Amino acid sequence: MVFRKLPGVSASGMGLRLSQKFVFLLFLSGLVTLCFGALFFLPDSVRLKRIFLSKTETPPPVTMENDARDHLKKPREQEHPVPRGMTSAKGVTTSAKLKGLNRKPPSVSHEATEGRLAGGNAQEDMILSRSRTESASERDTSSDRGGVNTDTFSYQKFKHCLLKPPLGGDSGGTSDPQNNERRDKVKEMMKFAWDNYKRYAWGKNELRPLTKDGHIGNMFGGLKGASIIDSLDTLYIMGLMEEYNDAKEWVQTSLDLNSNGEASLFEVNIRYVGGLLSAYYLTGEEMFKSKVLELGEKLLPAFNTPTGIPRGVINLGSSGTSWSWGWASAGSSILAEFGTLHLEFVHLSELSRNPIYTEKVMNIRKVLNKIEKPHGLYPNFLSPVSGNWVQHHVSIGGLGDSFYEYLIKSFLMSDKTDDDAKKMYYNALEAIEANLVQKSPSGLTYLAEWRGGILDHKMGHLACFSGGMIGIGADDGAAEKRQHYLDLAAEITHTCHESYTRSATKLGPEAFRFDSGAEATATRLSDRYYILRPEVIESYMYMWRLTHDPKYREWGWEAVEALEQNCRVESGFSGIRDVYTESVSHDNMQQSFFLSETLKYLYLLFSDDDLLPLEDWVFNTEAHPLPVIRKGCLQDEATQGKTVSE
Ligand code: DMJ
Repeated sequence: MVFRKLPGVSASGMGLRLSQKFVFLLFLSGLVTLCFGALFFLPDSVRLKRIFLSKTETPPPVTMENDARDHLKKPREQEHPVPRGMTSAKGVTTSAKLKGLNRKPPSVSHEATEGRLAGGNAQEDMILSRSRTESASERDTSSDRGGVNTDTFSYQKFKHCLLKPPLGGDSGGTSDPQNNERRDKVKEMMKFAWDNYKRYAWGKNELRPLTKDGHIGNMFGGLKGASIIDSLDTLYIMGLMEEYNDAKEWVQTSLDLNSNGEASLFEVNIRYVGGLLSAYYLTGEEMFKSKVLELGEKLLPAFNTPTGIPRGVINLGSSGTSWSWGWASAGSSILAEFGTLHLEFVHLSELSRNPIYTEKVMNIRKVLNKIEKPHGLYPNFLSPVSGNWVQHHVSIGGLGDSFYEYLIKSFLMSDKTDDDAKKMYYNALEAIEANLVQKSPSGLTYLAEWRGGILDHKMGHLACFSGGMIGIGADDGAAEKRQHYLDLAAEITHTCHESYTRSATKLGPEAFRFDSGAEATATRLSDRYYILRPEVIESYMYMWRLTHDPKYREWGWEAVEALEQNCRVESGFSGIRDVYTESVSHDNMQQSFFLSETLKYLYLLFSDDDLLPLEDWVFNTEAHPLPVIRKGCLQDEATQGKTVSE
């Protein structure tokens, strides 16, 4: 076939000249590029964008340096520009930095402040039967994932790593009817505390039971619902499912992590991160995982210090600025605060498959290992700038306490593979025994405080957790010392029980002394209060599990009766101002740790050992159970931090 050339039409076809065609093609290709490029600027919800781009997004790389937030948070910072005068989250301009440092820190006070499963299905049934809602890990909840990479952690695989079902054969019930009645009583106390919180303080941090309203405080940087987060696992293990579901729904719909306030890194970590982690591990609800990963990212800027030792107060907003507590001498960080991150941060790395969290806490350990320790002891104040001790005050109670707890629990949670933690723990314990363990004239064993070589014969209520800690560590030290440690644990627990029995209310004071004729009693008016703390009961629970000596259950029951008589009021439970006065004066505060720790430890004390078995679970310092990470089962090598010896 022959085509005839038509007049006026170029040889290149369509009536266009070659140069015209070139310009047209150039315009067309520009238009296509523009349209495709515009897809990147569409909101995530636009379907077209999801079709074209969903599989191609890759998270930015994360470095080993103390700048994690920059990598992790770029998109959010672009949406919410940093206030004038500040640079990006990576740093703060000099003037803003000075301003931040000079700023009066928030007036928050420290709490001186298997055999394998009988088949994977049994375990799954246990979890699902308790969930009784639309939940569970198997469901695709990708819409809840909030941009966090949640694709690689397998909840199914995790469940098969447990040696026993978390809730036991009969959800922890025992064969002893009287004991079961006591257990039911504790459950009733939890329901009463919860119902009143829900009625009068829903969404606030704590219930004020006398004024029947809620308390927010300034410890959590504007985060709300501390009592809800702290109660999730307690409600779940007690089988209070209606209440658990209300709590879960609140977390899903109302827990706002976009707060811009100044928070205690320690408190947010032990209560919110710990609470959400354990809720996830117990229930498999992906929503808890998304939330905790989102929150975990917000804590990383606290580590942006010359040594990597975090400061105590962090702005949860986009600035990520951090401060030391105003009351901590010379801008120091507190041992019990920066030393109580390890368990939660290792689990954040497990769930996110991002090693940065583990690296941060491993670095803390490295700094602590390098620095010289007076008599092998760890003072409570450390400069995050120089990495030197700031004061020589040593205490197993407030300011020091949970640092020691997290050493032995890091070892236990690592399936006994974290030898550095083990070594540090036993070395510290030896130094404690050599320098702080004392006997009173009547033979009570107690832990004194150390002030630059001078002993202060005072033991805080907070230090009473150490009976349980020394007990759970007894098996893993030198074999010949096992009985010695068990005896020491029992003696300390006995002393703490004495601090309760020697008061009119049968509840223990905030601190008790062993001088000027005093033995296990408070001598100062300011030490006479009890704020529903758990530490003594915590030690009863561990000692019961370790020895099955019935006295620990009896002592726990004494505490239940004392709480009922002195702390239960019309609308909840309240702390009291003086344990030595029978006509009690209430402090109008139902602390969130009462729901998370005190009542949970009491419930576990009256439950069978197969409820949250210690082979599988380690409790964080707020009593939130975290699973043991079994090598070759749960742990992904990529998420492991470097060990100290490396
Ligand atoms: C809890 O928040 C934790 O146990 C913390 O480690 C110390 N104090 C309270 C309870 O007393």
